[in-house]
Amino acid sequence: MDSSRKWWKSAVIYQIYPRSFADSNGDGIGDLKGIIAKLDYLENLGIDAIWLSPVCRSPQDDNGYDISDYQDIDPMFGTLADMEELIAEAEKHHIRIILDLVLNHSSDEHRWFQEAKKGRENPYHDYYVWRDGVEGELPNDMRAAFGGSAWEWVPELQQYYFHQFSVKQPDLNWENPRLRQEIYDMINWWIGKGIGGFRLDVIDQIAKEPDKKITNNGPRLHEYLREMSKETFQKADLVTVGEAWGATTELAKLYSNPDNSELSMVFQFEHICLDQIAGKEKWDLAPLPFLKLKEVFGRWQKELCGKGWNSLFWNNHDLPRIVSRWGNDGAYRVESAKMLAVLLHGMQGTPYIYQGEELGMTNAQYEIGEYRDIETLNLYQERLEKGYTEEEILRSIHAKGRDNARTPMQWDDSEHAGFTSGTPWLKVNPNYKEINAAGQTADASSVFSCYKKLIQLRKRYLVFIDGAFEMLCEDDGDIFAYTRTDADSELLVVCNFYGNTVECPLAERTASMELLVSSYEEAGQPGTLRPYEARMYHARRS
Ligand code: TEU
Ligand code: CA
Repeated sequence: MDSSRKWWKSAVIYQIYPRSFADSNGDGIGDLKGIIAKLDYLENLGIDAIWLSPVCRSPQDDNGYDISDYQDIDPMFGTLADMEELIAEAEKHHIRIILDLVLNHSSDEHRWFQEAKKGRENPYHDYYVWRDGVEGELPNDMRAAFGGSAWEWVPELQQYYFHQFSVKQPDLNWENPRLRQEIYDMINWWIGKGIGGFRLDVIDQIAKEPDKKITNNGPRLHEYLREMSKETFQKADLVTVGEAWGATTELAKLYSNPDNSELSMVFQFEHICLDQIAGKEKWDLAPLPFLKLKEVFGRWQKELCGKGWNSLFWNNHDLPRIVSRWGNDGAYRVESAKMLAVLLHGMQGTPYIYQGEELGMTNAQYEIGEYRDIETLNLYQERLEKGYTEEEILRSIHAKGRDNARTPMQWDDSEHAGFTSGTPWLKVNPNYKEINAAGQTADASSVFSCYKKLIQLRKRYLVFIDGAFEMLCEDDGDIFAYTRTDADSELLVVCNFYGNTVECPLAERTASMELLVSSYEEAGQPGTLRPYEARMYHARRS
């Protein structure tokens, strides 16, 4: 079925990290009832769907990305009845609920794994990836994303199991058709509950072949995706977005083929990986190569036009906050947060707003004892043992640690930013008194109002959805500019990405266009762009 007019092509999706969004019962952890209480806020912002990070039963080794029951809600977040209420209440606010499906691995406390460990003959043993061996002689030198070997020894079986993430996240064996069918049955069960879509965690890793050291883009990946899509997603009008760190534009044309054979779109990370030393880890910081950033965005826009569909994002629960990362979270926090929003939301694709991004929330610089993320804590120990200084390690954590995105949502300037009446599971960013929703929703000059305006514009002008993309000023070291054009109109976005005032080479071209939105409240000089000044213009084509 042609996906040309699908609802998610004009939608804006909001990601909630439930643990940090809104706590309704004072235990310091966000929950489903807390989200229900904030649906008016989200409808006011104007978003169309909420992507919920996992809320299923989990021992929380990786904050819920280690699921022990795919068809029940973890008590810390509430009950299945609360989830059904959220789906129903969200619908009244014209908002769909998108679930985060973690299908590459389960928790080691899932009943499947508990059964699998009972013996090689157990019917569930082959739901996971096992290798015979001798203790201390690893099947190979593959490493887990959170440190250490990717192989864990089970003495009673004299076998190793494979885990690309934590020891408590054993990889599922997608070669097993019985496992795949159980997954499809579970997905259809959620579709039956009125779920509007799915985000698929590390979906490019499910076709792993550890003996060949293949983790992402395995040989059978698209076979599995087409089978899953046919058995589940195509049964309803859903949006599906796969997390694919290894995606290229060519692979994205497969994942997001307009024939709807696999997924709606993927999260690709080529732009996200630019500010790290090539071939190293995200912790090995490098300045952002701005011309490369423009080349990457331009290529993804051009390559997928008419052949696939882009997701558009700066942030998620794994990434540092963009205003601290590539904007200016000091003197120009508001202007640069708005500039980054205007820059992204004019492009072709589905924009994603991560909780607090619409407020210009920033990274937090904590002491190591104040962090909670398994990735950060393991990194700290691993690099101390390798001889890095604490100062070097904390500099990396402050810049790239995942807890930067997971500090509690800043609702108002009351204690704990109105997130909880208890003790928050993770310290609230101390700047909550200056940066919070209550101080922005009624302020036309706020970051919140800029996001709200951009969402309204996307719904008003079709050129946002299907306008052809052309990059402008490609070689300019400060300006990111482009047009979107369709038969009826033209959009022109021009952004000063940095903190110096520069000449605007497009003044003549924009003179006859209507200014739709800017990162500054006061009108500027057409021929110059102030620090982090972004302008979005529109003109009807005669
Ligand atoms: O992340 C996939 C993944 O590769 C991340 O671990 C990424 O490499 C890292 O966060 C970069 O700092 C997904 C989820 O988004 C993440 O929260 C989970 O920890 C991970 O999978 C395992 O489920
Ligand atoms: Ca709670």
